[in-house]
Amino acid sequence: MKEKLLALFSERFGTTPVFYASSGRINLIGEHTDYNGGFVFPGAIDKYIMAAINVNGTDKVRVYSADLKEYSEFGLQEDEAPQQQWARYIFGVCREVIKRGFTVKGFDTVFAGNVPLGAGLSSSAALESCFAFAMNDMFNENKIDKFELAKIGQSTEHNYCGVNCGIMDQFASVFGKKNCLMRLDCRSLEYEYFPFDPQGYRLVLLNSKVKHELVDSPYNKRRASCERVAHMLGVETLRDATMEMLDAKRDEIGEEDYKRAKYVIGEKQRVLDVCDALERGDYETVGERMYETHYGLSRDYEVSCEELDYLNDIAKECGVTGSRIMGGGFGGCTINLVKEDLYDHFVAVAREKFNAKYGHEPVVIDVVISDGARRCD
Ligand code: GAF
Repeated sequence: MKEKLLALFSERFGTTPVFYASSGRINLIGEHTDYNGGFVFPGAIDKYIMAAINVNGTDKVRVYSADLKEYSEFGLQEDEAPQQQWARYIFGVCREVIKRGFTVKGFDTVFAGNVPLGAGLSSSAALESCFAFAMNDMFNENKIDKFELAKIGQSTEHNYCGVNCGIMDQFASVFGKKNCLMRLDCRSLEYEYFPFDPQGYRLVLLNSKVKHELVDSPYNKRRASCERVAHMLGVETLRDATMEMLDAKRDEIGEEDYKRAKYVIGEKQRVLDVCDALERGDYETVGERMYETHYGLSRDYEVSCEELDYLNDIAKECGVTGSRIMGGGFGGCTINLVKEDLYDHFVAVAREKFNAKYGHEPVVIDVVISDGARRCD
């Protein structure tokens, strides 16, 4: 990818760039918990966005998307936002850096990526983190700390892209470390690296190819439900709520909001169970919790879809250890924890059955846990 970007950059801008990259992510468990102050358990993956960048001595950003084959040019003032949605991610990052009192000057860039779009692998967080990391390195002597870089990406989503997301995706993209998952407490922002090398098991994603776009999805509505319930229970976030507290107010809380909160409260414990189980090498318990999460996301949180439920059923029928919808939902992938010796059978059955029902195969994505944001010298 570096060679391709270098060639495109030289041709278009004629100077010598520096390269930066940041990764997409998976999440083993802990879904829709980040904006509820709960725990998440993500890791960065070997799919990333890479950008070739150089200062251009103007007050403009000139950017070419190698994948979309589209060009955009914009200034760095608030009223100079570009029209194209993809360029708004970069504009947003620049603005959020500037708003925090740091520097961004005009630059030229060409970028590309291999994070599948709309698959729930956080291609947008990878793009934001790549540019946040680059702006820090190029213009700010790396004075912005890593959490602030993640928050710059998150604020970009909130303020320039219309998604009220939590911190998980940007955290994973910035903090990702090879062969490690990370447990993040989204209330205190304390985190811990967990070496992840499940002997005898593999992680595989099955992309349903059902389009996942959080901007147009009811993602923000889910978050609003949770905040409403937290308010009614007198707690800051659902992290501080228990099932007893929820049940005590069941009559006042509408049925829909009750189900949303029930899922979130259950998920909090499931993440902790999975961490304990991993420390014991108990992958059966990890897998059970993954199925429970899928059930909750499908029935109570209602962010699954027919195709993802079907992939989950196939996994269960094949005896796969754990399987669930991953990421924000409304389409995208299932994440599957599968024994090595079952892998080929499972993938073949999933391909065949899904194709017979929906007319196309799911895309199989093998996952390698990798480093996050970086300069690529
Ligand atoms: C999306 C959001 F961006 C994350 O913050 C998180 O809420 C996730 O959905 C669900 O766990 O990826």
